[in-house]
Amino acid sequence: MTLNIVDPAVTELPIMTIHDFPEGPYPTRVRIAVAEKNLQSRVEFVMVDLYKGEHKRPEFISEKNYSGTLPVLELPDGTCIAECTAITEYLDALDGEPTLTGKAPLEKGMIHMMSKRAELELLDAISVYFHHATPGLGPEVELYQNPEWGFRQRDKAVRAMHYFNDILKKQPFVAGSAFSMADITVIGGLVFASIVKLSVPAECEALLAWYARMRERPSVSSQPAFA
Ligand code: GTS
Repeated sequence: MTLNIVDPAVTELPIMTIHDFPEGPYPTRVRIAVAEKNLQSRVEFVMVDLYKGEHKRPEFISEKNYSGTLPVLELPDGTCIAECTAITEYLDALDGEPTLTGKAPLEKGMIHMMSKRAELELLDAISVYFHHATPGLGPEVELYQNPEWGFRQRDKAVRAMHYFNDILKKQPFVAGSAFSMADITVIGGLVFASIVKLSVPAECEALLAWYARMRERPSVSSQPAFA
């Protein structure tokens, strides 16, 4: 089946599948994007149990996502899109009215840069800390751990909290004047921070105030990660 990517009639979209771990920080990013785009009725979520290592099974790696991570968006023809950024860009483009990834060249560039920065410096850093310096997903799944690397990444994430705090002192949203994918990525980072009990420093007042505002958005507050 071919998707008409500029079809604004959401109800005409075929049902897509998202391979999901509902409370996970990365899947939460895509869940927020789905809710922001009002696509809940077009998506079926299928749970993949990370703690059982279902995402590392050969059939998942070969058929869904070579990288062995969640989430994965599967289209009705079997095409799989992995990576939160790629999935968000796809979902945002479906109605021809992008609201999360930008329209104008500068806006698109800034959103992509800030979202990537939030991944590199915050979310992925906390993920490395989780997998390397804590029990992570357990011994069956965590086959190699390097605690020193994990602790370095934890410290990097705390530095990033200060960086985003400075950004949010100057502007209401991570990439500028409007909510975007970059905000969603920082939200994912703070969800992961909470899971690993890494507190946002109290002096990061702008970041904390922004996070309180983000949690008032229905697309965010409705997620299992905030239950
Ligand atoms: N770069 C990927 C993306 O943006 O989608 C990272 C995805 C990722 O790390 N997902 C986590 C995962 O699969 C899911 S969760 O931890 O947020 O629930 N982790 C399992 C693993 O073994 O790395």
